[in-house]
Amino acid sequence: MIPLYVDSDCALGSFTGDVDDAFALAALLASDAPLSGVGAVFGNTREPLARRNLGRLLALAGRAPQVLRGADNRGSQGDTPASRWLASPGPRLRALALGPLTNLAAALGMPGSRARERIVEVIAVAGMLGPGPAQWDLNRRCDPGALDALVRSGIPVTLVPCDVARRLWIRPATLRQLPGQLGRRLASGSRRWIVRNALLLRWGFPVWDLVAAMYALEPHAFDTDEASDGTRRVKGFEPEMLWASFVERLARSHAGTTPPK
Ligand SMILES: [Ca+2]
Repeated sequence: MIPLYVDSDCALGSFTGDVDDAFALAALLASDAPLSGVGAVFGNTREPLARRNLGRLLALAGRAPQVLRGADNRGSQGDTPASRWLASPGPRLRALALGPLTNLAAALGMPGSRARERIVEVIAVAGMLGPGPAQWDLNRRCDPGALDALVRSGIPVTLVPCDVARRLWIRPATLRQLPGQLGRRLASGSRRWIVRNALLLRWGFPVWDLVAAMYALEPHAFDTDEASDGTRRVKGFEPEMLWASFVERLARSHAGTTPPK
């Protein structure tokens, strides 16, 4: 498997913001997926908080907690350690964009950038398959030009549309059954999000970014098509099967084994 670079606005560990990024990272860590790098970006939370939260999750899984500093707003694109690293010569990678695409677009635009050669695929949680509230598509809203730049770059882009990702909706009781240290951290870190949603009369929450991480691990489990702009789009998946596979990965990791890559 070509190593993954993960760009994330992880808010599990912050006082506000959606907690779904942490589920995506946990899926990758529990699967022992090769990670070439992890970068932080603004979105669900401030970039420094995303970087801290990501570092803590990596450390909990026994990985080096080094996380590249990325953009803290769309205007800061152009020169961050994350964008410089992506633009520098290096081994090929697949980029999993769980937040606004600012770091990736900035890397493409840097003078002498090697990002086009390095990045063989971008998987991003962005866009909509059908009609829906604009607020669902947070990653695109935070930096509308960044996704356009990636689509124009010629790098193969797979979008996990927000209205499709939203179909993976979990309930509080399900969270309490998650195995292992990572599972317990996900459950405890999600409590404030469950309370927040309950106040909005929602029971549970969608785990948008986990869908993209599972696509990176198990692309055969998803229905896709090609859009007119050349991007591949995830059209469907079986939420119960996907969640079961995620829990199994956590359980196997907890038991000291990982499923085959
Ligand atoms: Ca995210």
